[in-house]
Amino acid sequence: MDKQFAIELVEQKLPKKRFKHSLRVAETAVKLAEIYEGDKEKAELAGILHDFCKYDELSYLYQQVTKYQLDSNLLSYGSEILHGPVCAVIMEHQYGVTDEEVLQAIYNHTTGRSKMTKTEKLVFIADYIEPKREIPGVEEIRKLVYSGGGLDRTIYEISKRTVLHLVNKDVSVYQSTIDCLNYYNLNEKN
Ligand code: DGI
Ligand code: FE
Ligand code: FE
Repeated sequence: MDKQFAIELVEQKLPKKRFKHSLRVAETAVKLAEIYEGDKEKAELAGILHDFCKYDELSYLYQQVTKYQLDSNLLSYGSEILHGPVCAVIMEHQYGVTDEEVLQAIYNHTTGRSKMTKTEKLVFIADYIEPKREIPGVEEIRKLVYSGGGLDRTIYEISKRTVLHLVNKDVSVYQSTIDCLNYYNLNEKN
């Protein structure tokens, strides 16, 4: 899928604010790809498309989990976790996106996972730090990643903040989110 088609697809479907967020994530992912020698085109395409299913009805999202035989544990979560995996399968099966790295980056953009590809890392981080994000402490994350602190360390810091936030709100944490936290906990490595 080319960039212009992706932009039009997302612009037609999403509210303006979310469309603009998607473009900022794409731009941020490209900027990170320049610093960390990633694939700019893949990061950009995944960034544009990543939230395409963000506002789809929960019943539709659940239907896609069943139809495409995605992890059945997803059925215990809401659209905040489901929109990534469902977007990936829709892009693959309905819009002919074939690039595995782009699809994985879309799939895992919310939770992360262990052993992410570089494109996945770029999109995961870009979604968290795009310029209009106002998450408490986000400025620290921006400083870390833009000053060469490393993708893996940045992912750990993001995961840690996300998990602490979820636990504090008594919200259940999806397995991939935990896997990401543990895998990128560099203190565990020797
Ligand atoms: O779609 P965006 O708003 O751009 O961002 P996102 O796809 O990263 O979604 C963020 C939301 O997902 C945020 O409200 C936290 C939530 N989230 C992330 N990991 C988990 C989670 N929610 C649950 N229940 N469990 C998780 O593991
Ligand atoms: Fe999202
Ligand atoms: Fe997003």
